[in-house]
Amino acid sequence: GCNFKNCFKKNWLLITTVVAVILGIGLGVLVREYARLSTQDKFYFGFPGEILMRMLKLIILPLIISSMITGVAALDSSVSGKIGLRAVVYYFSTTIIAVILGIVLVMTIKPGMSQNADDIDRTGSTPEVTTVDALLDLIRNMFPENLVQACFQQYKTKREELKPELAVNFTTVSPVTVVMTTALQENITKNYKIVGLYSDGINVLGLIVFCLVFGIVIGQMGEKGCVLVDFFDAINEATMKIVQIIMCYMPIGIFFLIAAKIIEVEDWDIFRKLGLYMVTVLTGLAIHATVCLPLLYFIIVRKNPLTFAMGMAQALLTALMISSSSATLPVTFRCAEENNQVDKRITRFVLPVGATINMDGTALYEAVAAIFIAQLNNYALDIGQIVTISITATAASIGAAGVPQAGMVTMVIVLSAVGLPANDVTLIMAVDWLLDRFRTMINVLGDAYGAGIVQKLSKKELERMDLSSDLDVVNPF
Ligand code: DAS
Repeated sequence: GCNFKNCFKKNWLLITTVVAVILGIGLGVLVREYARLSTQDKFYFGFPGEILMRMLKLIILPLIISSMITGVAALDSSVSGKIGLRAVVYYFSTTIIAVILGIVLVMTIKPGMSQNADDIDRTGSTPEVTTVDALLDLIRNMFPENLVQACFQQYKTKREELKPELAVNFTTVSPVTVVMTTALQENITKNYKIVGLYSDGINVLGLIVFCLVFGIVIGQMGEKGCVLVDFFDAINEATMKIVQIIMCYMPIGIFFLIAAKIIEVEDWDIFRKLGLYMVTVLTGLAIHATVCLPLLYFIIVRKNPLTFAMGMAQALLTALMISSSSATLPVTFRCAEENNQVDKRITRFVLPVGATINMDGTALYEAVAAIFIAQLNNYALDIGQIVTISITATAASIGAAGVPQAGMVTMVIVLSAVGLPANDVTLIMAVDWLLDRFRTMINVLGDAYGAGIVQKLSKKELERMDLSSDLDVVNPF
């Protein structure tokens, strides 16, 4: 049975993290009320959280590279093709479901109708960006011209004068980014002195494409390839051990992270103004997470979706706290493999891809936000435009990197596709940090269910592979 002591032993990290979140929020509220912290103090206060973020980000690179390469190399190419196809079909259909759900909700609740765009601050001129530019941008990212460069900051301007906590992360350099930079910059400079914006991301998409090809190739190279597979396998194992260590620090980091965030937020009034809009987004995310995804999981896998979701709890909480699918990836791996027993051959292959391109929460959010902005502007959308929004919101969610607030950046694609002013994203920017957390959580949940579903669908291939490798052991020649 599960007495208290056993239960704690098994779930100590989760329990400690939950306690850390609650205490962190409490501390944040207290400090807001009773202490007047200078900007400098606030900065120091967030320091332990910053260290957690740095550690998680640090581990992304070796984790993605080693898991993708070994994951793909472990499967023969016809199997990896089938698994990949299933994953993509799952990603696509769940994203579309999320978008439709969002559209239905925002058209029913009409959060933008009772309000006028002029009630909310908006600045900046309207930058031009075309959907074609955005798509080219996405594809361009898939083919990094320099592998080393794909691993670190790609865009950088006068960073010295930038307050890092106010920066928006960019992972692309091309038209969309530049346009977005202008839009955001004008808004941000209103309040803070910022000279440039920078990208602090890894080009995960580019790395994934490369590792995919590399993994397939070395998987087919026979003995020579085995050396490399073993090498990356060892890296993967070591990386996961390090993840385990980082996770022990997690409660402390999260405690300070959330407390510092609560202290930092200045404009709480905007939450009232944008209340209905936020309710719409959050309702959509909640329905997607508690009805759509679990139902799909149940229909296909025939197991209790709640148990599965509970197994992912640590990852979901992490996503909620750090609003980055990529940085949550190490935890997602551990939860999926350890708690939910998803096959490593599936997780290694499917989870990094999912964290990068499968973003149900982001897609839902982008559709809701775009239509909300249309409503604010009294801009009537016809059926064609609504279809355009669903397609571009899907594309924009695929294009968004798994870093904080990337979804808001790729919103430009959706807005400009239907002729709305792209700089209107600044209308919803003030509450984006909060919505970002929730949509990231749903993004991670979608990836996890995806791994479970793809495993079930690929049961036959996996079993056949087990069988043939068993035969290898009996008769190595
Ligand atoms: N925060 C993102 C993620 O990591 C995406 C987004 O901004 O919507 O999933």
